Amino acid sequence: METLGKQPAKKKLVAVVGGGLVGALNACYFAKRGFEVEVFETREDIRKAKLVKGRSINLALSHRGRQALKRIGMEEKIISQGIPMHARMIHSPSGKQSPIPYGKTGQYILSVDRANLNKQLLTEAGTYPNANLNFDHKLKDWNAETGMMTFVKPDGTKEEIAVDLIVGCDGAFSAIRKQFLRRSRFDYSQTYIPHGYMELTMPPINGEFAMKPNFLHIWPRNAFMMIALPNLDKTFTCTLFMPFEDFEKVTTGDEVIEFFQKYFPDAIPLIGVDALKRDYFRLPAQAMVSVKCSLYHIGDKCVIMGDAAHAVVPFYGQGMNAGFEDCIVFEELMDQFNEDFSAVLPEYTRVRVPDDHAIADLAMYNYIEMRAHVNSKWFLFRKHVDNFLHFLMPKKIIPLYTMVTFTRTRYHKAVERWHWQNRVINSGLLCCATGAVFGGCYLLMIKYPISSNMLSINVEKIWDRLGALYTL
Ligand code: FAD
Ligand code: EGU
Repeated sequence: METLGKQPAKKKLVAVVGGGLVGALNACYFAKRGFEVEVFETREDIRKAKLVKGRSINLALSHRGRQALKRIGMEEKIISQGIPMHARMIHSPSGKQSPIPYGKTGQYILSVDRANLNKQLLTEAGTYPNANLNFDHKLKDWNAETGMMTFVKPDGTKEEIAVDLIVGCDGAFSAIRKQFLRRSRFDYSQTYIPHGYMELTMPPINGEFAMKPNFLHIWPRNAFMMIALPNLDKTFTCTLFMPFEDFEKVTTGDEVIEFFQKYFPDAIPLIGVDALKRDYFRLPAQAMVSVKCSLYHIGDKCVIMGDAAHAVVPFYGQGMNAGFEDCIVFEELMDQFNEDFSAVLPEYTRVRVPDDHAIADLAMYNYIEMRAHVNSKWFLFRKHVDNFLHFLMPKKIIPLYTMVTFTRTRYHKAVERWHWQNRVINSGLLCCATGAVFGGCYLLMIKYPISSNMLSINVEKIWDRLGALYTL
């Protein structure tokens, strides 16, 4: 019997490894295209779990992440459950609070609950009849040639499955990526930063937010920094960043209060003395790692996305946003290359690596910068200068965080443009400075006239020097 050409070729089987933020979103993307999708997640179903432990409670969702949600029709739903943050609120050591807007009205980021976002995305993936969620499935081993994968379940039993495409979304310590490491011409670097982070909850006061809700609250103190994002239940999640060695120096409840008294005094009554003494010791400080690698694919069989491909330190609020944008980029290539994995995968690596590396570098750069010399005064000053220059030359000078947070400018293009802008600003400053010097000389010459041949000796040289400076 000849059925060829009559019925459409059966859609390929795609395994998404990891049911975290990026995995759950990716499951929707592949299911929407009609693939048979199997999601495998180590953890139990977080929608049924009583206690969800894991990283950070809330996250800043910005333009890139929103665009990715929009493509599966989830943007409205998620933003309706997020809290807009229109500005930062800078807390100085004296307790003074100064707002700095993110941009024009309508330019804001959202504080979203990680667990809720993850649950909603899993539920959305589950609505596709061609997508199937497998919890309590931990990937143990897989084969890049055959697509054969082995999972272990909590009772120790194993399960095997062979698929057409493996999409590794299994986070910063990716089991999928381990296989990449064994291959030739695979670049990999991983860096743990000296800082750890700890999350503390600031409860509501008289049923209301303890601080203004529509802000990203920041306490910049060089090596120590605290950030607070609002939650729907009117609590704030405060994230304290500091070097592990400093975390370890604080060993008693009284020392916690003493430490906060010194650096974050205004937060003590808001978190509460007893809660602070207790919560500081509840969990040890968590580590932060930056991972960069290249290639993102093996043949036409496997591709990695999200933290599995690029874990970034959280100092730009872009980790999830970049991972979500990965899904958009892949989706666009699937359209362009007619879902031909052997063309899409290498192109995905080619296009995406420079951008993911750029955001990893930017986040690390900002970490180093903040740690080195950013206190509340410097933070305010820098942001005001950025905003002022943008105000003077709105088309020419766009702050870096604006390009990163509120546009889909490719990350590596944003960095290029930022370097270019800095050159423009520097030469502007040089212009003002030389203008001032020449003005001063001119005034002096009026006051103390000298013959022109006394000057002519060096004029040529001076012009030469200035020319050289301008081309810097
Ligand atoms: P994950 O969320 O780590 O999910 C990976 C999933 O894979 C997990 O569910 C895990 O159980 C599963 N898994 C792992 N191994 C296996 C295996 N062998 N088999 C099967 N399943 C497996 N990003 C932002 O955009 N904005 C922010 O404001 C922000 N703030 C942050 C603050 C902090 C303190 C930190 C640490 C990160 C922050 N991030 C932020 C980054 C963000 O958390 C990550 O980029 C994002 O969670 C990455 O999603 P993912 O799905 O790739 O990985
Ligand atoms: C860190 C931890 C302020 C959530 C970077 C800004 C962050 C977030 C900033 C965390 C900062 C730092 C930017 C956003 C955002 C700022 C940004 C950082 C959310 C340059 C839950 N960062 N974060 N930059 O501009 O572009 O407000 O844990 F303190 S949102 Cl470190 Cl925009």
